Amino acid sequence: MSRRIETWELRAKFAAALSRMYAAEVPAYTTLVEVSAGVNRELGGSRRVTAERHGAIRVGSVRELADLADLFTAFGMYPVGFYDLRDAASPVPVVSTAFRPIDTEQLDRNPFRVFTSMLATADARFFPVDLRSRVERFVAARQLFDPALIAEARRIAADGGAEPARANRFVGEAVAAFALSREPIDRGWHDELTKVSAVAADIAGVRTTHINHLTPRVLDIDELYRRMAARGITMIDAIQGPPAWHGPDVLLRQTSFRALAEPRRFRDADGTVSDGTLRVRFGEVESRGVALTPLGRQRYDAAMAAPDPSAVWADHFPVTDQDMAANGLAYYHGGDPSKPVVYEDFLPTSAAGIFRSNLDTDTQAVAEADNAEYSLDWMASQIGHHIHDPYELYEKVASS
Ligand code: OOG
Ligand code: NI
Repeated sequence: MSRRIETWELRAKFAAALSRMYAAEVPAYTTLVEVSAGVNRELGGSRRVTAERHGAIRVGSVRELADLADLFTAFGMYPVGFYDLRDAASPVPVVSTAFRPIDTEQLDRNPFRVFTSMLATADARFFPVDLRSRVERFVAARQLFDPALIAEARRIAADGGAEPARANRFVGEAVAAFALSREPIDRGWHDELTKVSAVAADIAGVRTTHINHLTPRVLDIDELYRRMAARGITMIDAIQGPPAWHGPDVLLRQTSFRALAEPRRFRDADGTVSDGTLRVRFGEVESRGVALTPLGRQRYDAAMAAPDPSAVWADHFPVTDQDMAANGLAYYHGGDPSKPVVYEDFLPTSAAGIFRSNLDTDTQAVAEADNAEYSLDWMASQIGHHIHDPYELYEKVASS
């Protein structure tokens, strides 16, 4: 009997195959991975860190999100947290969750995570009634995932793995669902949505989805930023998230660069198909610090609200892990300050910033009341999956 490919190995294969595909599609990604790996090598990074990636995927409806949730279950990735990017300082018309492994052993084997956003079509600040119904009809009429693929994902999830031939077929088909499509894009429809939001056009202006970016983890993001700039790759202005400082790194720091315009085909109203370009994908890199407790997170939010967070950082955070632990600000394995629990999630402000910094056009949300009831519970009930509370998971990881 042949060996069984277990859930974690399916996840590792899925992440690696997505990475190969994205490298072929977005060449600058390869540079980013090389430079990150170089920095990590010099700093003695572990196997986990250098293999580590997060992806970003965007879908148009709860039905599509439910399919993704079922698909990811086969890889041992479960929804964690709820992010509402509509109320960021620079709003984006999506609500999001992150699919990821949830226990220490699975995270150690392969921590692949995917930030997954759903277009908030019910929010009248972005979508007037008529547009909303046309977007919803368009999305309802497309099929992002073959029902046979989702059915296979459910079976593999229930079995906890698959034999090699079946596993390879499944991973191959799952990855193909996220390839950039060559199908011509309806120019009129895409343009109309771009006027509302470039994110809306990326999600609902086409009949397929794609991996938006894949992000390697680097141990020193300031050094990475300098090396990318030295190679002539223009990064966004700043590193998002907490400032660099001499105390413990907390949560998540991220930066990105704009990908080049990618060739896409367009169909005009008269049926003519012509070549054009779209600029929606980009390169992103991140460094991860210790996970904060709710109390630590309050301090973080207070520090970040200052005009210059780096100037006030030391007023909010102690310089040692010992004091972070003693003050109950961050999670440590078994309470041991030499063993920080890595932050595995995302930051809504950075996420909104990452979305926006890479767009050609900005969304101006009209100031109408938010009458859409998006929430963690709403999303969980719509997709039929429990959405985990990140703090509960960190408590468990710290005490196990
Ligand atoms: C997701 C943006 C958020 C991150 O790392 O914070 C994100 C997207 O662009 O679809 O990936
Ligand atoms: Ni990202």
